[in-house]
This record gives sequence, C-alpha cells and structure tokens, in this order.
Amino acid sequence: MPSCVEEIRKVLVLYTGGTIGMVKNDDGVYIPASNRFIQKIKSYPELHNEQVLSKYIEGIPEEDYLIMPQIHNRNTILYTIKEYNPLLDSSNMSVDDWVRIVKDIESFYDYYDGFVILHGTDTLAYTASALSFMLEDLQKAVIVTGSQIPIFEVRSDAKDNFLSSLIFAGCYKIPEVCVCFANQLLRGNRTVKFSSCNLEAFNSPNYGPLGIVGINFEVYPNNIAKINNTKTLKVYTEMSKNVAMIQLFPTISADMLIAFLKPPTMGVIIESYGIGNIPSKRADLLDVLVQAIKRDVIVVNITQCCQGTVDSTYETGKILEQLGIIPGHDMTVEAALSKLSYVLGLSLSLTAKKQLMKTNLRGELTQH
Ligand code: ASN
Repeated sequence: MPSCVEEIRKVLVLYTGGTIGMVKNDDGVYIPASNRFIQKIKSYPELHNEQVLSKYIEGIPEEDYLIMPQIHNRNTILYTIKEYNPLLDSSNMSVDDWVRIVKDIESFYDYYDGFVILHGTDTLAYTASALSFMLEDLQKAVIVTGSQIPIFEVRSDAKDNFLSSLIFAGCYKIPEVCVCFANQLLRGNRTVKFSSCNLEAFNSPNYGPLGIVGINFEVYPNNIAKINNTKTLKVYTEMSKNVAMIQLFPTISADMLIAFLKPPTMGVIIESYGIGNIPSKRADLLDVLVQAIKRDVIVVNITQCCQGTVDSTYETGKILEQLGIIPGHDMTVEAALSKLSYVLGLSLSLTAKKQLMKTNLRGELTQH
C-alpha cells in the first residue's frame, strides 16, 4: 500500500517548457522564457526555504538548484530543477524530446526518489503515454504536470499543480508515469486533454483516478500498479517515427487513406466510429486497408468517441478483425499512437508486435 514516509526525499524536476513558465512577447503572445521559472519558485516560501535548506546542502554539489519545501512538518523534499534549452511549447515536441526525458530519468534514476516533468499541456498526454512505454518496470513515480496559466500571473494554477506533483513524486510509492493536474492524479497512458480552456484540462475517460488532492492527499492502492523491487528499470529509446493516425469521416476517399498508409508508414491508428465500426460497404476503403496489411503495415482500431472501447458488436466492426486490423480495446489515441511507435521500434517478429498491440503492457488498456 503506498504510504507517506517521514524522511528527506529527493525529486528531480525536468522542466521542458509549456505555459507554466511562459511570458507574453511584444506581440502579446505567450512564448517560453528561459531562466525565469527557478527564480520565481524561489520566491515562494512554501516551495523554497533558504534557511532550512542550508542545514542540508553541505557537500551537495548542485546547491544552486536545490530547493526545499516542508510539507505539513512531516516530509522534507529536496529537489533539483533541470531546465531544458530550448524550452518548448509542447506543440513543438517530438519523439526526440521523449528520448531526452527518458535518458535523463535513466541517468539520475538511482539518485532520486521520484521525478516531475514540467510540460506544456497540449501534447502532455502523448508524452505521458510515451514515457510509460519507454520506461519498463519503473519502480518510482514519474509525475507529468504543467499549467493553463503561467506561474507569473495572479490566477495561475502552476503553483498548486507543481506542489502537488512534488508531493506525489517525493512522498508516495507510485511506480508509474502519472499526470497530476487540477487536484487529480491520473495514469499517464489513460489521460487525455479534454479542455483547451478549463483549469481542469485533463481527464481519464476509461480508468479511475490514481489519487486526489483535497484537504488530504489520497491515493487509491487498487488503481495503482504494484511495486516489484525484484525488477529493474529498462529504458527503450528506439521509437518509430513512421506511425500515423487517421480519423474516419463520412467524406473520406480511398486516395486520402492511401496517402496515410503509403511507405514509409509502418503503423496506423484508425479512429473508427462508435464501438469500432467502419463503412463495411465501402469496398474501395477496405481494399486500401487490405493492401496495407499485406505490406505488413500494422493497423490498430480505436474508437473516435471520447469514452469507451472497440469490439465486434456490429457487422461493420467484425469486418475489421477479419481484415487483420488489431483491436485497440479502450486505449486513448495518445496511448495507441505512442505504443505503436514503441512496439515498432522493438526487435520482434511482426506477429509478436501485433500481439503486443492488443496486450495490456502498462495498464493502458482493459482486456475483456
Ligand atoms: N501551448 C502550451 C503548451 O502546450 C499550452 C499549455 O501549456 N497550457 O506548451
């Protein structure tokens, strides 16, 4: 059962960018601002206490970056913020940025009790999903967070999101990649950004929360992966970039589908209608899919609904399985795409890769 410990805990914060540390430029639009975030954090006594810190930093080389909050007089968290250069709006992030994050976690894994990733919200769910596959047998918490309003603004949600993430990462044994946002702790590969403007920007449509922040911190042991100290972290960085995603829509043509499926594409997520249905009377579309599967392209079926799973309830869904399309169960599109990128990067047979796509690897899907 995850528990709060009473000792000094160390957390590494990787600051990749996002609104959390943005300021407006001369044109009045938000851009990332280097070397401002740490300074601002140091101005909050609850996030950094110089006097208490001085008791602990002797002999620690990176003292400039060590900051310490005291949480309810119970736990003390020493943390280091590693600011990336350049800081990015998360819309500009790609597979290479995922690789950089996991390599940093790997390098510092033994030195810290947990990790916080500060990230823009736009592609945060993709990164959280990707990290969950790239970090196998993770035994420490990796908490991804950000904010909808920059930390420099009066109504910012940044400080609460950051503080809660530090506490989850430092004080609780949660061996998973999670998203902590607006007082909710969600499984990373179950999370989607569902609002561009609410402070509650994320939800987890097909899986319950891992924890909540109220007057007390609560974690739900039944929803959290189990610690297994016999396992050691394995890091995967060979992610395929040849993956695509296409949502079905009534005016789709065979040519449009061909464009998505042509080489070098090796895997495609099809966002089908409802519970996994495609237009079964459209022989032109079905033929394009069959040709792609014959070329060993892995095609995975995901619902385009905000919530739910795919199955073969209807003739229009059954046909997908008959064609050799893999059911993606209740994976989010973010999880399905990043999992496909991960699976295609593994040195395995095509059959084994297809099998992995329908198997639950990191709690990302529910198998019935
Ligand atoms: N565009 C920003 C980003 O994803 C949005 C945010 O962080 N709230 O970096």
